[in-house]
Amino acid sequence: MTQATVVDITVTKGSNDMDLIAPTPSDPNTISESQVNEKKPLSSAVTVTVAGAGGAGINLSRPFRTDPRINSVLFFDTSMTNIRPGESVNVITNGSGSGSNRSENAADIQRNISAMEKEELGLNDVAIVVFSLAGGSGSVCGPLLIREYARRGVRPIAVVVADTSHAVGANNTLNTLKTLNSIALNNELVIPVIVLSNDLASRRGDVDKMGMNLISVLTGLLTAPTYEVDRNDRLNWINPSKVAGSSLGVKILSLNTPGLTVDTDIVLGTQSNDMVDSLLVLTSSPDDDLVIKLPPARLKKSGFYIDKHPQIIGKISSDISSIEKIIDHVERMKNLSNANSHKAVDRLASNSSDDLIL
Ligand SMILES: Nc1nc2c(ncn2[C@@H]2O[C@H](COP(=O)(O)OP(=O)(O)OP(=O)(O)O)[C@@H](O)[C@H]2O)c(=O)[nH]1
Ligand SMILES: [Mg+2]
Repeated sequence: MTQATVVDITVTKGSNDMDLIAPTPSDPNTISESQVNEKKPLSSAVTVTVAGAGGAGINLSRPFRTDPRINSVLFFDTSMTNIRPGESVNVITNGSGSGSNRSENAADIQRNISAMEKEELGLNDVAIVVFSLAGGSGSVCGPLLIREYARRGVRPIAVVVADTSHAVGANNTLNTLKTLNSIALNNELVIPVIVLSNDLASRRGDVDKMGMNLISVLTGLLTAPTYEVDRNDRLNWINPSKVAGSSLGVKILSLNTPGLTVDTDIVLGTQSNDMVDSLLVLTSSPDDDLVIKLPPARLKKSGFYIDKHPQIIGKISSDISSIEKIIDHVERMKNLSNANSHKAVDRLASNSSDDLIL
């Protein structure tokens, strides 16, 4: 089962063995016994939906169906072929898929997603929307889900898989990134994105494993019970335009945690040393050594865990030069494809002196 590949940083919801009474240097409030007895959810956490759209999105989201930190895991597609027995999926359109053609079902997808009931979308504080940029279904459903979540007050995060190894995938990858960015600008949003790429991975499973690990670490950063970091700190981390005046649009989300080596061939754009828009740092105590040297940031918030948990540093960065590399690559692919397209066929067609015209 794929879940075994996910970094184990799970914290059981409502766990009653936490050291809630432990005094801390900056915790002025004593948590009352009744709160402990009621096992109230700790207010520092945000509630999370994981929405997998299209084949890749559903595959990467699948292990989180049993993750107790996540409130809702939902699948969206235009066909049933990515669904395993016992799973349910919101099939949009007639069930035939989009065949890597983004315009195939776009109008129906748009209409259907706007009309979805709140239960179909799982409205929580944050939606992690997972999809491939290169196909025809997730690449349309994913951005439209993000827009719909944002319209309904849910902060979106995208986890996407690029594939520019073939011309159709390359074109879709670029166009989906354009769609995402225009959705961000038209709806006054910051859209934090984790960009994975199939291009240099020898096995698709390596990309999946990395993606699942990052979603798991991100979930820890959003949900682990903490001192000094509360729900709005977490929400402002992924929406730094609100307090730090950061620009709108697509931003790169990157994560550092001990025990997870991020393969920079698979996860794009994580090496930037520029000033980042926002940093969220969770450690086991205020005096912990950090796993990385922190870059300068417009907004930074640090806190520490109530329960034992690995250190996590989350960055939101406006440096999207990795996406520029995708644009360059797609343009090169286009030129190559135009130069070679149907060369032989064109020559045959222009030679009209065949003796039998059918
Ligand atoms: N890493 C990874 N890549 C995948 C997976 N499934 C598909 N892909 C890649 O994603 C691209 C196609 O995207 P899919 O997610 O299958 O497409 P879709 O969104 O279902 O759209 P259509 O099938 O075209 O209707 C191709 O480049 C595949 O190689 C997966 O499980 N993991
Ligand atoms: Mg598909």
